[in-house]
Amino acid sequence: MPRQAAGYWERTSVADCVFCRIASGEIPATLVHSDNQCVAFRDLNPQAPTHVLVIPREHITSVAVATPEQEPLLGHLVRIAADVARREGLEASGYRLVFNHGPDAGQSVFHIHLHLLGGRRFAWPPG
Ligand code: DGP
Repeated sequence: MPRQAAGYWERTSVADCVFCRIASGEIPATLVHSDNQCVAFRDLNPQAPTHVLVIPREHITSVAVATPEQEPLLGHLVRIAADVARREGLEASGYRLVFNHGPDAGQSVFHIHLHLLGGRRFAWPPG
């Protein structure tokens, strides 16, 4: 059983997790990638011309509770995001990859998701 620290982010179980339901195909989404470890789909509320979420099929609520055993899975999400970015034509112009954790970062869905944002310029530091 993976270590899952108790905390406010522990709000969702697999049964009521919207991203688990997208990964299983129960809720429709515009998929741009699917494999046995993860799926990638377009964000419902895009913040850039390209806004894709890459999620593990496994229900992990936050990067804050990811275990050492899950490191290869997290690395896979990053590599797939780079593949999707390449296919979206973003490699030359650039893109941003973001994991949000907790209220200050605005995490609203408690299933790890890697944001891939591209197609416009982003401020640094982020607002
Ligand atoms: P975050 O704030 O980091 O937790 O981002 C959650 C993102 O998930 C947010 O940008 C909107 C997106 N989102 C929430 N529900 C759905 C959904 O049902 N479908 C899709 N495609 N995206 C969703």
